[in-house]
Amino acid sequence: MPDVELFSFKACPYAQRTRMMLIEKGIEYSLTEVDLYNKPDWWKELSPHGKVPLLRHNGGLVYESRVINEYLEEVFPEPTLLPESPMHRAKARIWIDYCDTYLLPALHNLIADRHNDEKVIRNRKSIEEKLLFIEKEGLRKLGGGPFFMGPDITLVDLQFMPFIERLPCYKELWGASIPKECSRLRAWIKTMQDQESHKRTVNSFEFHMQRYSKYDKAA
Ligand SMILES: N[C@@H](CCC(=O)N[C@@H](CS)C(=O)NCC(=O)O)C(=O)O
Repeated sequence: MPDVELFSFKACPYAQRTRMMLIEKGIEYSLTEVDLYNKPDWWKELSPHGKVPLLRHNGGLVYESRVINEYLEEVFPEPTLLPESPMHRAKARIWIDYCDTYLLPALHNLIADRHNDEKVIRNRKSIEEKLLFIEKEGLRKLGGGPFFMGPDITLVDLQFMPFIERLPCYKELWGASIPKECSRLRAWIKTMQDQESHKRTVNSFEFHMQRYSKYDKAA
C-alpha cells in the first residue's frame, strides 16, 4: 500500500486540485472516497473539519487543498510545479491566493444570492470582473502561456482549473459568462482540458448540472 493516501469526494473541486497534483507528480497513492452526505464515524474521527481533501502521509495528516499541494511540492520536488525564481514563486502564490480570496467568493455569492435578482446581476458582474482581472493582470503579463505562469504547468493551474471547469454551469443557470476580451483565458482553458491530469479527474457538464440542479434558476 502506498504511503500517500488521499481522502476525496468525486464532485469536490478542492479534492480535484490534489488529485490533479498527484497525477502531475506521478505519485503513487491510494484513494478513499468519502460519502460526505453520510459521513462515516471513522471519517468524523479522522478529519479535523470533516472536509476533503485530506492527505495522510507517513501517518501525518495534511488538509486544505492549497496546503496539501504545497506539501506535496516540497516532499516530491520532481517534476517541480513552482517556478524557479523567488519572484516568480511569489507571483504564483499571489495568483493561488487570488483564486481563493477573490474568484471563489464571487462564485459562491452568485449561488447564495440566487433568489435576489439585483444581487444576481451584481454577482454576475463581479465574476466577470474577476475573470477580466485574471486575463489582464495575469495571463497577459505573465509568461505568455500556454500555462498560467508560462511554458510549464504549476500549482496555479491546478488551483483554478476545477472551478473554471464548472463555469459553463454558472452560465447556463445564472448567465455568468467569460467576457469576450478573455482570449488568453479561453486558450488556457483549452490547454488545461488537454492535460492528462484534468482528463482523468474531470466531471461532465451533465454531472455538474445535476448537482447544481438543487439550485433553482435565479432569473
Ligand atoms: N478550503 C478547503 C475547502 C474544502 C471543502 O470545502 N470541501 C468540501 C467538499 S467540496 C467538504 O468537504 N465539505 C464537507 C463539509 O463541509 O462537511 C480546501 O481548500 O481544501
